[in-house]
Amino acid sequence: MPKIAVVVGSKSDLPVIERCTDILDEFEISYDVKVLSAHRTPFKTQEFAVEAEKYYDLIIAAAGKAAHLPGVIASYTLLPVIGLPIKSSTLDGLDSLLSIVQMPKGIPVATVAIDGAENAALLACHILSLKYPYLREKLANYREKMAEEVLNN
Ligand code: RP5
Repeated sequence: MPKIAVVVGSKSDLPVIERCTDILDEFEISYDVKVLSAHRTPFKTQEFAVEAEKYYDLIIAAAGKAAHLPGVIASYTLLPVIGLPIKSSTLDGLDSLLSIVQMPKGIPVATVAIDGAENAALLACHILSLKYPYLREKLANYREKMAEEVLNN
C-alpha cells in the first residue's frame, strides 16, 4: 500500500493540511503527519529526510513565509517532493510560493498553488498511480464525479 509523509513547518499549518489528508483518506492512501521545521528543527528535518525512503513513497511538504522546508527535504532524498505553499504571512503566501517554486536546477520540488492542499494530495495520487494501479481508477472516478457536480449546478 502507498505511504506518504505529510510534513508541515508548524502546527499552525495543520488546518490547511486537513483538506489534503481528507483526499488521501478518500483515496485510501496511508500517511503520517509530522511537524518539522527547516529553520527551527534543522537536524530533525535532516534526519527525517535522509531516512524517509525507508518508510515512504512520496513526501508532501507544506510551509509558509520563507518556506525552505520542501526544498531542504528534497535535497536529502530521491523521493518525489510536492511543495505546498501556505498563506501564513502578511505577504499572503506569495513569499511561500516563491520560496518553494524557485528551486535551483538539480533539486526539483513539484509546487502546487498557495493553500492548494487538495491538489497536493491529487498530484501525489497521480504520481503514485504509476506504481499503484488502483489509484488510476480512483482518479478517473474522482474526475467523473467532479464533472457531474459542475454540470448539475
Ligand atoms: C513557517 O512559518 C510555518 O510553516 C508556518 O506557515 C509559518 C508560521 O509559523 P508559526 O510562527 O505559526 O509557528 O515556518
